[in-house]
This record gives sequence, C-alpha cells and structure tokens, in this order.
Amino acid sequence: PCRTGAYKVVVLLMFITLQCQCLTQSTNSIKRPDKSYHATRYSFIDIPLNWYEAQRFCRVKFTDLVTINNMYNNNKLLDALGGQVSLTWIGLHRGASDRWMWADGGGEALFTRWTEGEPNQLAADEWCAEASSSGRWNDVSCAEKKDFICYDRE
Ligand SMILES: [Ca+2]
Repeated sequence: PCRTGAYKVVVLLMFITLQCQCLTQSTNSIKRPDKSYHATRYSFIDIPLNWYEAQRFCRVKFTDLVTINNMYNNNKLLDALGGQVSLTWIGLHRGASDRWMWADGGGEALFTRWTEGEPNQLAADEWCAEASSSGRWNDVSCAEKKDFICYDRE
C-alpha cells in the first residue's frame, strides 16, 4: 500500500507539472500588445470645424485630437470613420524647423503615412494635417473646415 501511495503522489506531481507547463505556454503565446494599443479610444466627430476649433472641441470632450503612433492606430482611425468617406483632422501640425508635431504634446511624429508627394506646403499655408478615408495624410491649411477624430485615454 505504501508503494501505491508513493506512485499516486508521483502521478499527481507529474499532472501538476504538465498543467503548469500548459498554463505557461498559453500565457506566453498571448501576444502582449504595445501599450498604446489599449491607451486610446477614437471618436469620429461629424462637425466641420477648423483645426484649432476641432482641437478645442476634443480637449473639452475627450483628451485631444487623435495621435497616430503606428499602423495599428492608423487602422483604428479608419475603423472610427466607419466606412465614411471623409477628410478628417488629425492632431498633427507643423512646428518649428518644419518638424511635424503631435498636438497632445506627444512630440515629433516618427511614424507617418503621408500621401505620395506630401507634405508639400502648398502656398506656404499648410500647417495642419488631414487623413483621408484611405488612411493617407496630407498637409492643408488649418483654416479649412473638416470633420475630425478625437481620442480618449482609456
Ligand atoms: Ca498638401
């Protein structure tokens, strides 16, 4: 009987070990997403405003005009559009030394999705950025009235 008891304990330990390995493997196989994946919620605002008015609106009701740091977020912007064909303001503006800066203080835009030939600073008047429904960006005059996308930190 003593040997059977020991055998049972060994089997039990093996079982527990296997369970632990399975748990570890399944935890590792879940891709840990970029933190920014969870940091934002995008809202499409169907009210044509100039860039500054749009930003004010976003800052009152949400966090700010949208910041797009990666392809995942750019696709999320298209999701927020919900298939509507619209040119929307994003939170990107031309700062000092022609550098494109995120309006929420996120610094210089390192990830960009400019349309080919953009930003072209046409008529030296294009200080703000719009996104098309194909997810490409263009610099335009900040005075234009456009729908826009705000984001919210979750
Ligand atoms: Ca342009």
